[in-house]
Amino acid sequence: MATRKTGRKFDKVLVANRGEIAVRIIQGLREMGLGTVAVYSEVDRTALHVLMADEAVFIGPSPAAESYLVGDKILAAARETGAGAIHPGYGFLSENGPFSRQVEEAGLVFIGPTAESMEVMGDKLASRRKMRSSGVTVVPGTDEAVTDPEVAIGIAEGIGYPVLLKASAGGGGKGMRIVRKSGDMASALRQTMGEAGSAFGNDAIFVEKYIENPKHIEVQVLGDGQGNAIHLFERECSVQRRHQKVIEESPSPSLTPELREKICAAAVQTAAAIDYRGAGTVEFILAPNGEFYFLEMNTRLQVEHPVTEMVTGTDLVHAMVKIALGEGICYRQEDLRQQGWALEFRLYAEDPSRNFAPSIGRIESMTIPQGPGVRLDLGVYEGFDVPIHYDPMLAKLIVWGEDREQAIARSRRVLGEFTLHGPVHNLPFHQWALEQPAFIDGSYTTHFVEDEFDPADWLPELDAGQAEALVAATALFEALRRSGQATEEKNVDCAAGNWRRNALRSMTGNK
Ligand code: MV4
Repeated sequence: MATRKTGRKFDKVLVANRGEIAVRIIQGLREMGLGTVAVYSEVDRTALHVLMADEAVFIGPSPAAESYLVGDKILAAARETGAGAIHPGYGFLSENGPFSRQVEEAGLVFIGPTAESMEVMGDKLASRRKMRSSGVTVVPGTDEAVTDPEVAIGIAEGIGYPVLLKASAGGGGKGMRIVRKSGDMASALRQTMGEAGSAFGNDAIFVEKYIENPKHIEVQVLGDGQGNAIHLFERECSVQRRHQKVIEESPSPSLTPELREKICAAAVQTAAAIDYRGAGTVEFILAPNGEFYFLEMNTRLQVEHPVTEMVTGTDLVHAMVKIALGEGICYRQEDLRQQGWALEFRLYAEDPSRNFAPSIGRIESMTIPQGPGVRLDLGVYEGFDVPIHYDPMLAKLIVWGEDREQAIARSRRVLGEFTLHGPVHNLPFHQWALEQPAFIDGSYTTHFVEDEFDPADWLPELDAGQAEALVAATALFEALRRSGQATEEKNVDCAAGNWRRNALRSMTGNK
């Protein structure tokens, strides 16, 4: 497809990513009349993002370190296709300062923040100092690296135990250790420094007050790179497992209007303080006493951006591209509000009954839920083989309702209509979560999954033979029901959509 020349700074964009986010970005670019270039590795030859883009360039072997993470290959692909800009998506090269510099030095546009913004936010000590000097509240603790256990003990006694040792180069939960008493400090400090040194090549550690049972609240921001910034309200991401988010929502059920105003203002202050350019997310933890603290800033478009788009009626990919084109921020703060409620469920190819072990294989069949308030950001299609090389996320299901109660009721309906056969996945986990009192009343914290989820309660996945027998039995029951010979819905409730679990229960007499 020929790209129209429009006199814009760029007419064609290379998307340096794969999966559902590459698809989402390609859709946004196409709506703006921009040409799209995909890149792909060996196993991704027939991936959905490749099929959807105008052009696609092969960039090497399946391991990301030999393809999606190689800046030189991405730049060569951009040159070869005449793309004038690169959108990095999330993960891979999205928060790599040297790469964004390399893109700009090659005369291309990086659709994202400057290398300086990535570097200050990638270094937790630097970002703490920057935030403190800009008047944003950080967790009580130190702004300098600590190496001497006696110094660390002195700090801990000042702020009170428990404390958290954090690696300055860490993030996303890596390189952290809780210390509850002075006797544990020396070995904890030594171990955390050792791990940080080998994992990040930087052993700088700092001390923070450990906030127990917090909620994870993050605020979406847009900046123009000239010190102007707006927010698009918050997302609550407390349903997570080992720092991997599973369900997100907006608004947060735990913010009052006053608290929301304060936390969103702090996020805007954060973005403005570093002349942030593009879409970013400012993360806070909310303590049970209602105090909130800056944790870190994610300098990229995030996985969960659709919940914000659903409640604010915006398009964050369009907004990012317009900023990169030099058109500034396309929304006015005073026009933005949160309308209704959105929930996002991340569909992972992983087995909840086996401690969420990743699962691979062909997508054999899939029924896609539809109807009012439903958005599905898909990275796969029927017949696609889910590779082992990358993140096991297959899709994101985002459900909108007029209020939280309707969003939850609709989510139950939508999850019941969604079937996917092939790799083992976590759709049943989401159905479980929607029945938990702590989720329903919104009181859940970051400890929700570890406290409430017990894999022993989980129905095991069927092997192929059992699954076949079950399909045959289900078809038989359905035929009997339709012919009027079996009217007892409790036998096999196909109509409810949740046929496998219900049929299994009726066959085994379970629950
Ligand atoms: C904390 C904390 C409690 N107190 N800092 C986890 C990932 C990284 N973004 C920071 N994290 C935390 N920092 C203090 N001082 C608890 C966490 C935390 C967490 C934060 C957000 C979402 C999920 C979490 C799960 C466990 C711990």
